[in-house]
Amino acid sequence: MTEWQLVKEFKEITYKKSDGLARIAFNRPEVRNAFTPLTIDEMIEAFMDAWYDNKIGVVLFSSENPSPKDGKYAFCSGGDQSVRGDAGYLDQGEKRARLNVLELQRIIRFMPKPVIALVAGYAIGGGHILHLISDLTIAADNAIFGQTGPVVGSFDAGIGSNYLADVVGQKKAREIWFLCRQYNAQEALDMGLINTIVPLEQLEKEGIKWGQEILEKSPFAIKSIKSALNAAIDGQIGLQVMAGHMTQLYYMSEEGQEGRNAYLEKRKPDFKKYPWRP
Ligand code: 2NE
Repeated sequence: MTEWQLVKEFKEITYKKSDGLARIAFNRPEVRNAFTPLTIDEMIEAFMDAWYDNKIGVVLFSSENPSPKDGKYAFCSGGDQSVRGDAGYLDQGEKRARLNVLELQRIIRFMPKPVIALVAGYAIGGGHILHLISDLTIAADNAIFGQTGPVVGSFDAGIGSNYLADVVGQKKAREIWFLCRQYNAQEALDMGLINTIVPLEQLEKEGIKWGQEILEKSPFAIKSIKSALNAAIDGQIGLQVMAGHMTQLYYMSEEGQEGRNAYLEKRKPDFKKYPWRP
């Protein structure tokens, strides 16, 4: 049994932790978990906390369900169209037009810990892209996937199209965007968009199981593999993330520390004792 501990009360998401796992979930089920700028600001705060918590190794990216109005489920139905202004999604205070979901996409992409999306019901529009950018997706048998941008006057020409093509292939990515159809869980599995399907009532249990399996592995190996898989398609920023891991490893070595110590002790560093390994 996982005993989730509440990390902090938020307005539009929930955030809990337990034994190495973080659980971050949309909490607007009455609108199919559509996101506002506040939802995403809260998500960013929670994801950054999980990123920097040494005890957390895996994030379960989920949603609170079902809708109190009609009992239906959704992971996320994308940007909340009721707060969409003329140049972006309007925040509650200053009514600035924003698209901060792109910042959240980058955090999920670059954070050195696996993110597992748990999709119950709809993953649509910007919500579909958030499961896509997650490292793994476990879908409930009621999951439905799709893009709606060209219907509601929007599109994601970044991760939402280019990475989608990496995942499902160019032809399928074009079909998804040009036709804006909805796909069930089996169709999503068949096109390689998700990792597995489980009965709805087992979704969280399965996510915890996958998370715990990952937590048994070497943290440095997992973060290196995540950044390596990203680097091939992320260009110089992908290399930068990987290079950061290399620098961290070097800082942890006696050889790296000799340079720092020599500087602080105002002496010439003695690197002669370290081999030029092949
Ligand atoms: C998700 C979907 C297919 C579900 O359909 P259904 O029939 O099960 O539910 P229904 O009745 O449409 O929705 C239930 C309630 O949720 C609200 C609805 O307006 C409705 O409210 P009430 O009538 O009960 O008051 N709701 C659902 N999604 C909403 C949304 N995104 N914004 C505001 N209210 C929403 C169906 O609901 C649907 O197609 N929703 C719209 C999906 C959509 O177009 N999302 C935006 C895509 S653009 C985007 O997310 C994006 C991007 O493309 C690029 C960058 C950033 C974001």
